[in-house]
Amino acid sequence: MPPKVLVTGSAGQIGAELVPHLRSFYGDANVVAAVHKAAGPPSLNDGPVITLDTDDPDAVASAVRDTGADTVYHLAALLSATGEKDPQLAWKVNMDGLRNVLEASRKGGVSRVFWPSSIGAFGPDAPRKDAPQNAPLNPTTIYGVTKVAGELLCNYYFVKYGLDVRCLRYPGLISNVTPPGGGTTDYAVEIFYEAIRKGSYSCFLREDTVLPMMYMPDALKATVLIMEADPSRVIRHLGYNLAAFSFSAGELAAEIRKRIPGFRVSYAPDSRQKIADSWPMSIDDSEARKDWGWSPGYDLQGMVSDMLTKLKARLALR
Ligand code: AKB
Repeated sequence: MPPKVLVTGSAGQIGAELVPHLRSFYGDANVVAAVHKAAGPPSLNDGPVITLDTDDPDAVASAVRDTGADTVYHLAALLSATGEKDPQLAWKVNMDGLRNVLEASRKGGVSRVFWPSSIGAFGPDAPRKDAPQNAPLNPTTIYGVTKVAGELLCNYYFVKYGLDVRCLRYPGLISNVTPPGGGTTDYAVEIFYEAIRKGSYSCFLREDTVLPMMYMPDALKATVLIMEADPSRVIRHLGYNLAAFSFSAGELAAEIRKRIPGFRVSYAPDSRQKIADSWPMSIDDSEARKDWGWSPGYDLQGMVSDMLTKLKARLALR
């Protein structure tokens, strides 16, 4: 029997691709996409869609009950740059939403919950290279604070109630389907759109800024892998470090320029630079590899080729 799945934040960068991905093997009817303000891509309508404000505990409880979900992917969240603009809202959306989902899940008989943590959980006290699983976190953004507190809350629900919550610390995610909104790593997606449309891009981070990144197909693969792993293989219910590759903004620009000759990039760092400088440049994900068999499929070159091919086709259709 396939699981009955509820995905919050389905119109967001991850949800817009995770929902069709899960439906491709669990069946359209078994994956309910919950959206809030944004409608999301038309493909969400291939299966059930509901409107849900995860800030509302009663609405979350009803959604879990009415959909009969036994598995919840709780993706609704604010990202790092948006969070710095309104820290109170970031706390409300990221923390109250998570608490409501965890409470509704334990009371509503949900057996498994997925929650995305991030490299934003790290702060300046973590090693900048190959930040290990158990590095000191101590983030200096409200986004990071919600990621650390959220990981602790997920682990608490596992320890206290036996709710099987699984978390990944995603790197910056690069996708050709839905643009991200409000993150520090968003430049690594915007740059592709501008390279194709205009042949030039003004980057909001410095040229030498190196951050951990991942192509969306790998993020989907990791998400399903950890969610389907036998419980004996999921040793930690705090966030697992997850990595694919790291590059600087300049290295990404150079890789795109190999395929779009003459592509010009200027650099005008803004407030997001400070956030990027507080995060590690690379991540050690050996525990995820050892515990549940994670390995990425894309490197920088493979990601850039695939992004340009898919995005050119998508933009030509418009
Ligand atoms: C952001 O930049 O805020 C996110 C993240 C790394 O969690 N993409």
